[in-house]
Amino acid sequence: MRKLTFRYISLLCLIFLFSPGIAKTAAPQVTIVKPWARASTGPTGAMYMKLQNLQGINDKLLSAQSNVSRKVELHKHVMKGKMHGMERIDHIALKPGETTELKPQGLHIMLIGLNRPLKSGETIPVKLVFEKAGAIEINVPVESVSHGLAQMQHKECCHKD
Ligand SMILES: [Cu+2]
Repeated sequence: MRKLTFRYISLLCLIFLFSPGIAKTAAPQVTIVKPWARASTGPTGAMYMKLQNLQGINDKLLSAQSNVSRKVELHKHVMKGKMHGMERIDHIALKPGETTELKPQGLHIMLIGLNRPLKSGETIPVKLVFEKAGAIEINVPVESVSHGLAQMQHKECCHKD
């Protein structure tokens, strides 16, 4: 019986030894849906996407990294009187089981100081760093400027404040 227990423990040790390999194949805990970046018209760019938190716990998008710009920041849209503006935020909160949308005139990822223009049809590599889910690397397609505007205008057309 003792011998068997010892063998069992040895087996457990083996499993732990190889667990980093198992962890890598685990399903992603945050799913990134329909990411897109706006084709650039100046020195800055913006990225949008939906973040689905599949975990039963709160998570946070802490940062984004890309080699296409000097800086990458998380921003929120703010109204100052009747002026549209934006502010840097230190994270984007992701509630358990919920989808958080980054969209024009909402939360977004800002590419500041583009190293080169972003052209419609290309994809750019981006790494998203989450507090709990860790780092997730994605390729973000660049869409024409009108891609986002069409969505915005559609929204604005159909309700009056
Ligand atoms: Cu911004």
